[in-house]
This record gives sequence, C-alpha cells and structure tokens, in this order.
Amino acid sequence: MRLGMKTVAAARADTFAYERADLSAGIVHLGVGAFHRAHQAVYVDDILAGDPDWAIIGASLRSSSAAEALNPQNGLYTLTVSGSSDTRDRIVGSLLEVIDASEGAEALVQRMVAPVIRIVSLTITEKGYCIDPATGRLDRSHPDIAADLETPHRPRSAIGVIVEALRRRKLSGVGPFTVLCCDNLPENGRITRNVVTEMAGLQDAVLSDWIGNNATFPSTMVDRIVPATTKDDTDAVNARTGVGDAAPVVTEPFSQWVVEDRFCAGRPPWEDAGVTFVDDVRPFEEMKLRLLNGSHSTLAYLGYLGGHETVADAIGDPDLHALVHDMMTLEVIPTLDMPTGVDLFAYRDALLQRFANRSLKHRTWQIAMDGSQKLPQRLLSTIRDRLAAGLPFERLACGVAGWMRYVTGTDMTGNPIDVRDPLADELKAIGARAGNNAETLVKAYAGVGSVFGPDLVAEPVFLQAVTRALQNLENR
Ligand code: CS2
Repeated sequence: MRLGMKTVAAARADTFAYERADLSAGIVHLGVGAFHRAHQAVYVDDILAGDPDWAIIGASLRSSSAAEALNPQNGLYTLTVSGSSDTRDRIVGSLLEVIDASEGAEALVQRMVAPVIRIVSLTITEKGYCIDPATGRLDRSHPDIAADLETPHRPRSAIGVIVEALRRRKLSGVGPFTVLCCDNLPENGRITRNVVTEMAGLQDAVLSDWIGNNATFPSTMVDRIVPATTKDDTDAVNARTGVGDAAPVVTEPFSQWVVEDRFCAGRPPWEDAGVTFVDDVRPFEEMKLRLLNGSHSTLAYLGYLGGHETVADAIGDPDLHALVHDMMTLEVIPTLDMPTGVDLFAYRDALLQRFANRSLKHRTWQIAMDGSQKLPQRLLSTIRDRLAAGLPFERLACGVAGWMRYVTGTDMTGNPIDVRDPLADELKAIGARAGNNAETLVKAYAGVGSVFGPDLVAEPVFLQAVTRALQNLENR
C-alpha cells in the first residue's frame, strides 16, 4: 500500500492536523533533497494549520528521482526522527508536488511567476551557486552559467531560473519574491544576491538594479543532520508505518534555523515553529560552519582514511574525539564573537553528542563530497584568523591534510577512493604529479586558488603546519 492521500490515515505515524485540500502554495523550493524535507518543509508543516497558504511546490533541476518518488504519493513522505533512545515517525504534508525541471525549467519558471509565490528558497548545495569558492563571485566559465548567458530565457541553472522568473515578474508588474538561501555558505543571502544580480546584470543592467533594490535575500543559518536515506532505512520505516514510502527521510531530534527578518513579500509566522529571527545572522553562521561543519569535514576525511564508515564510528575513536574536541576548544571557539547569551562550550558539547548518535548512519564518504566547495568556509577561514593573530592551528591543519590525502584518490593502504567533487579530476592529477613527498604535495594543493585563495600558498607557516600534519598522518 503506497503512501498517499488515500492511505495516509492508515499509516502508523503522527500526521498533520490540517485539511490538505485547504492548502495553497506560497513557496517554491529548489532542491527537494533529504535536508530540505527534514528542515524547512517541517517548519512549514508546523504552521500550515493556522496559515494554509504557505505550502511548498518543490522542484529539482538535476534529476527526476524526487518527482518520481514523491508525486505518486501526493508529495507526502515520512519524517523519522531518531534519537539515541527513541524513534518517531511523522507524515509531512507541506510539500504539494515536485516539478521535474531536469529536462527544462519552463514549467518551473511559470510557477515562480505566479503572484501567490512570495518566497523562493534553495538547497542546491554549495556547488549549485556556481561561485568561485575563494572569492564568492559568479564563475562565468561554469558550463551552466555560460549556457544561461547564451539563452537567458531558457535557463537551466538555479541562478538562471531565479533571474528569469524575476525578469518576467518585473515585466508583468508582479513584485519580486524573497530569495531564501538555505545552504551552508557564509553570508549565504549576500552570496545569493551577488550571483543573482551579477547574472541579471550581464543581461540587463536595469533588471539587475530592480532586483537589487526590490527583492530581498535574507541570510540564514540552517542546521539539522540528515544523512542520505538508505535502503535499510526505507525498509525499516515502511515496516513500522505499514505504508510504502519511496522517499522517507531519517534525521536527528535537533533542528535549528536562524533567519534574517527581511522578506519583501511577507513570510510564514515561523517564530511559532521555533525559528529565530535576527538582524544579522553572521555570528550564528560562522559558529555553525566552523564548529559543526568544520568538525564534520575533519571527521569525514580523517575518519574515512582511518577506516570509519560513519560519523558515529569516527567520533567513537578516542583519538579523533580528542582531536575534534580540542580543535573546537582551543582553535575555533577563540575566533568566534557571539552575541551575549550564546554558550559556545555548551554548543560544542551538544555537537559531540549529536555526532555520536548511532541511530544515524551518516557516512564519512557522504560528508567528504565536494570538499573543494566546503573547505574555505569550514576550515580555511578559521585558519586565516589564527594566522592573522599569530596563533597555532595544528588541529585544523590535520583536517586540511586529511582532505589533501583524500583527494589524491588513494588511501594509505593503496585502495582507490571514490572522490566526488567538481574538481575531482584536477585534484587527482595534481596529486599524481606531486608524488609522495608531503611538502611537494601540500604546496601543489595549496596552489589551487579557487580553494586556497591567492594567499595561503604564500604563507610558510600554513604550508609547514599542513605538511607536518600530512607527514604524521602518513607515518602513523
Ligand atoms: C555536512 C552537512 O554533508 C555535509 O557536508 O557537514 O550536511 C551537515 O550535516 C549539516 O550542515 C548539518 O546541519
């Protein structure tokens, strides 16, 4: 029995309390992966009983699998919240449908032009913004961006789709929507605004000004650990609920969303669902990227190389636990400047516990993906702050060294690594050319400007620290 509106009442799970027929869409969301469905879609689900016109139309630009799994289920899916001791299943109803834009985005753009759509939100991963990670500016040579600049009215990149929808809204006198970035980038709203206005400006300066002056791009800090769903997860969820869900999502109890309150066309009453609204999200974003994601990436590379399949396994290794604990305490926390009332040591302790949640099978390999897009904001910006203050960063250097070893594509025992990264081929070739000498390898990788910027390759202290870390890794 497949999950859907006809069968939802039979599911052994918590369900929504509103009439689904009363819902209408107010949000278009690009990138309906597991993270969105365990995070924003739940914050929407929580307010729909009072405000039914904020439901979500999802879209995927890269693959048809989300549409194929979710549309036959009327957009319904199971959210399984799994703590160390208990598990709860809940059917989420906030997603009305998924538009498959993998073969063309015209239908999607048309939906985005409707005046009822007041927010367009995104979880398209770091690489979806087509930026040069080191500068945060639009990478005009990116194939999708180059294609969209050729045929801007038939866009295929997320940024191109947003620009085209805003262009048509301007043309037809409909005001702009809020563009709400929910990816793990520093000042993610500002980055999104920059790439959208830059892309628009390459086509029409007046459009770019109109967007810059009228649309809003609040920055957000999003947080919930949501591993890719496995076949075992799906089987276990369906066995418990008694209905067949092709796309359940398994997550942890913790969830956090800090958002700048700048919505040009209104927003749901998300404070009622636990969202924190602030004027400036930067300190929260930095805290989360540097402590959570920086530790995650460190655990991913060193854990993977050390033979640990999941984050819980890696943090269960006393050496890695000590490394990450001390990295946060001694090297990261001193770089953070938080509003009063935020206890960074309590945050650190909560993170160590969240990483240890054994009911989530969060693969180190999954987090290791796309490191070239993640390293700058997770580890390198902290290292820059340490360097500027003349302070040591030997633990942060271990994470960077782990990444360098990982992207050579061969682990310490000579086994190949399936490296997934937009720069994978380039990185592998650099590793092969540099050979086994740690100093040469570090210098070669540090020369990749889109990751390390122009500065770090010229910092002897940086090169020495990472070389030492890599030598230790190889020798021990
Ligand atoms: C992870 C994040 O895959 C990754 O790179 O570090 O997805 C992490 O789980 C989330 O940011 C947690 O909020």
